[in-house]
This record gives sequence, C-alpha cells and structure tokens, in this order.
Amino acid sequence: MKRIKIVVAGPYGAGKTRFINTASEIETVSTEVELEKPTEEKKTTTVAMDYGRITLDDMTQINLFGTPGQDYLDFMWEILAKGMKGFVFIVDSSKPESLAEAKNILSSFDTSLPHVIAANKQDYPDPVPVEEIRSRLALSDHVPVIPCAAIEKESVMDVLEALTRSMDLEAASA
Ligand SMILES: Nc1nc2c(ncn2[C@@H]2O[C@H](COP(=O)(O)OP(=O)(O)OP(=O)(O)O)[C@@H](O)[C@H]2O)c(=O)[nH]1
Ligand SMILES: [Mg+2]
Repeated sequence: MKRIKIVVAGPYGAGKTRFINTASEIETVSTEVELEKPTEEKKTTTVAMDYGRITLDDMTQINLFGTPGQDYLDFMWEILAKGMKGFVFIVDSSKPESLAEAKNILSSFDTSLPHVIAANKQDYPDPVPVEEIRSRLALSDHVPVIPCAAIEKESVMDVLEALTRSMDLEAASA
C-alpha cells in the first residue's frame, strides 16, 4: 500500500478543516478549540492540525494533513509539510480582502511540488471569480485553480482529482 501525504493549507477560516472533514472516509482527527469571539460563520479554529484519509484503490491511500490558519501557529506549517508529495491551497472566494494574505502564505510553501488552488466558498453570493484569484495570487499558468464549495463531497473530490492528476497518480486512481 502506497501512502501519499498531502497537505491542505491556506489562510485563517478559508475552509481547510471543512474540506478535510468532507473528503475523509474516516472520522477525522481534529484539534479545534472554541473561539473567544465566535461568529455566525465561525465558532472554532484549528490549533495544531487536521487529519483525514481517502483510499483511492487497493494500492494507494491519501493522507490529508490540514494546517492551522492563525499567524501565531505558522511554525506548524513546516512541521506538517515535511514529506508531503503535494498540497491543496485553499482560499476564501467570499473574502477578496483575504487574497493578499493568501498570496503571502502561499509563498512560504514549496511551489515546486504539485499543488492546486481550491477557490473555496463558491456557494456564497458574488464569490471572487477563479480568473481573478489566479491573477491576485500571481499563479503560473500550469497551476490549476478549481472552484470549490467544501460543504460538498463532489466538489472536494474534484479538487483532489486535479491534484492527483498533476501528481501523475491517475493510473493509481483509475
Ligand atoms: N457555505 C460554505 N461554508 C464553508 C465552506 N468552507 C468552509 N465553510 C465554513 O466556513 C467556516 C470556516 O471553515 P473552517 O474549515 O473552520 O476553516 P479553516 O480554514 O479550517 O479555519 P482555521 O483552521 O481557523 O484557519 C466553517 O463554519 C465552515 O463550515 C464552503 O465552501 N461553503
Ligand atoms: Mg481549521
């Protein structure tokens, strides 16, 4: 059995935990704590990591590791990124003002590894379009930007499929 480590990264509140919870076939390991000032949309935050798993076939298992989004926990990014084969970078399409910070965070990841951008929260009213996200993050043409709503299984699987395609795991998932 081949076990492939994929990291799910991105800014605070972009939907990393939700993405892994939706994708995982096992109950996820989470490290959520309640926010001191919860909002209607966000009541908890990740303080260490998320973990979930997906079996592609008899031979391949994807292990998903989610990062915490808060600045003061950024030391966890390098720890979680160790040994990853690729990553999903999640941005919040409902908050255009978060994209500058997203670009900054992306620059601290190894973009020579296979990665895709999940333009998340596309189910919100007036989300930032995919092409604008591409230009705001100054992405190379070969980096896929996939529209996503992490509340839907089909949508998160589209993102993971785009990543496994760019990792050349197609044969494994066939
Ligand atoms: N409607 C909708 N809600 C979403 C989507 N993605 C995430 N959410 C919600 O947005 C909120 C924040 O999502 P989280 O998964 O906690 O975000 P996170 O990136 O893990 O946040 P931190 O770990 O605190 O950085 C939660 O209430 C999610 O349920 C989406 O695509 N659509
Ligand atoms: Mg989280």
